[in-house]
Amino acid sequence: MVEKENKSIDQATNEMIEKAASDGCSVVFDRAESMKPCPIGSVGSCCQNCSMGPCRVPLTKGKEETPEAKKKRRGVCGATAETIAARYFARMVASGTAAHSDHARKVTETFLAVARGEAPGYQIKDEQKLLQLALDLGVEISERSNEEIAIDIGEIAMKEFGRQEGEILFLKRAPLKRQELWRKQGVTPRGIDREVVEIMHRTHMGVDQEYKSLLKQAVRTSLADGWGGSMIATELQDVMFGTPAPVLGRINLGILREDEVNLIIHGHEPQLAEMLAVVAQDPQIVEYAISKGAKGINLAGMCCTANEILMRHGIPLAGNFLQQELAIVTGVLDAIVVDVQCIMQGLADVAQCYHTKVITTDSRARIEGAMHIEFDEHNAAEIARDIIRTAIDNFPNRSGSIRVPKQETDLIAGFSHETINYLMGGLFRASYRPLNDNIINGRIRGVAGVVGCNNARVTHDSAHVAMVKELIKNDVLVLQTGCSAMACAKAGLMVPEAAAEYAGEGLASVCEAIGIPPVLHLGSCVDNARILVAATMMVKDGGLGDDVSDLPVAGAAPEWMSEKAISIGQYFVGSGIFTVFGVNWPTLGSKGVTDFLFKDFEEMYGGMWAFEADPIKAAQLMIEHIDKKRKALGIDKARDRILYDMEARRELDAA
Ligand code: SF4
Ligand code: MSK
Repeated sequence: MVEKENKSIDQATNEMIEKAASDGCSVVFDRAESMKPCPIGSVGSCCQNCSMGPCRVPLTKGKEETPEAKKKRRGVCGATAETIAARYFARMVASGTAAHSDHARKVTETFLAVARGEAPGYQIKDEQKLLQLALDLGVEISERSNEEIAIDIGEIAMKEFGRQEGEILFLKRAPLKRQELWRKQGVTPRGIDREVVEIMHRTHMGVDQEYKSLLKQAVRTSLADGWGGSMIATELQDVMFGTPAPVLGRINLGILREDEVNLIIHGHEPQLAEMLAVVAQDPQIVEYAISKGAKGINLAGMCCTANEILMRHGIPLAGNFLQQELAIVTGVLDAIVVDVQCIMQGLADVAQCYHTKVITTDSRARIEGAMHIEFDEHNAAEIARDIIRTAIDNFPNRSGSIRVPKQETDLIAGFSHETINYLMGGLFRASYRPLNDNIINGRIRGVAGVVGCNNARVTHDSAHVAMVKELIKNDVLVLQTGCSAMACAKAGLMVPEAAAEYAGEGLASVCEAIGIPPVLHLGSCVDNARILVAATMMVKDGGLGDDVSDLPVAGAAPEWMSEKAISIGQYFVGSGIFTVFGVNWPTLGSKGVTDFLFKDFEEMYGGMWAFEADPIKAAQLMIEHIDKKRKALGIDKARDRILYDMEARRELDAA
């Protein structure tokens, strides 16, 4: 076993890493020690797109590249380092978009089944959002039932995946200037699946071999994610399961209970989790748990499925990405139920050391060695019951060492953009105007979206927390999703009291007046679409320019690891938002590609990428960008209120 010091800034995580070692069980932190990243692949200099390769075209370290040396850096087919890096990057975007969008497709199928009365146990919970969606999509409302309206909405949404021409419908929500820019640059996505397929085609051996052209398609595809798949998922989930509103929750491994049946749901799609949340409260099933010697059933979440059910039900979060195996290490986890995405195959091995049952539930995501109970929305309650009974039946099988860390932290979640709107402006004057006003008067310097994963190459949670503390100290309001939100929640940044303790004076004064934390939890990975909507609302409420790229905002994923994060970052950038990533950068093997993404994109899209592994320096880059935008808007200096007398007014009129 390897040295376990400082793997995380979270005490509960470190404690469980130690316990795993003493139990003789290897976890992700151990595997990261023994498996070092490939220095050539990690910078996008290895191509495996045909069987003449893999071709590796590394930069010679520490040497300025001569034109002759550059000429030699080619794959067997002649592909340049630029083509190889751009293809690698574009494929990451395609995979991330595919993941979010296949999630959205499944949600749309469930939505249609609910509307058609074929999914008992589910219902349309948010009528207001349903009607708003109908208006946005041009669906007739008149005297029609919610179900009739929902069928039309579901069918329109489903067509977005297979659309072959035209423009994805939710793009209309963006500021007009942004829509025009996308058309001018030729990156307006036609249909979600089409853009993904086109990247796979273009990056096949011997097709698109011009890096700028490849990256253009990457932008187009990512927009099909942010303004397409992810937005569809978020909108339909809100209608079916309820639009999140502020809710008190708890987070960290300390939420597991020694005397209860512990069941964690992990992954991304909330359909099964929603039903588990209902069935776990059924008196009959609780009685069954008691009959096996437990005091009750403790349902908790992990990763983004956790965020979904936290936002809507206040169900506790066991932890983020790098804690998934550690929940098993406690020895009290009776079952971990997984759906799709970010589920480590290592779960099955770790479960061998303990009694935990790993249950896969989706035909698209099977794991060797795991039990499989397939989810079907047409029969969801029965399947949920089956899963919970499996966990209960496993409760008496606990054996070996048990230790549950004490750490659990309160957080407030549930900040959908509708909630922010309401909190800022009130029920009858819901608006982003107060946010804009406070940005204009300088109390809030700007807004940052800090999102994304954990990465075993970085001290767990450290970069998220350091970056977010630096931002709020400098009066930047932070919006979060995914595992990043969980890191900051564990650090105590998602309670209103955090404003006085960590935020700058201006931001703290606004948070205290409204009663919000300085760091707002907006949900799961697909809910990054909420950040796009929030940015658009800021533009539409006026005073901060006429496009997203005019806003004093920035984005970041300081511990990213998944291809979905690259897709998210790319649609932030394509929507006009400066975005900085940590850990490593997947095109550093090509100066041309990297410069294009980091510099030329600003000219083309008003937003660009940056890479900075140090989270404080990265936060400072974001603040510099925010200040640059404030200056361009003429709000860089606090404005004195000027009271004009009649003479001054006459001078103004004459001017
Ligand atoms: Fe090598 Fe070209 Fe094949 Fe890639 S496509 S593996 S660079 S020969
Ligand atoms: S779960 S994509 S590790 S944020 Fe959305 Fe966390 Fe990243 Fe998965």
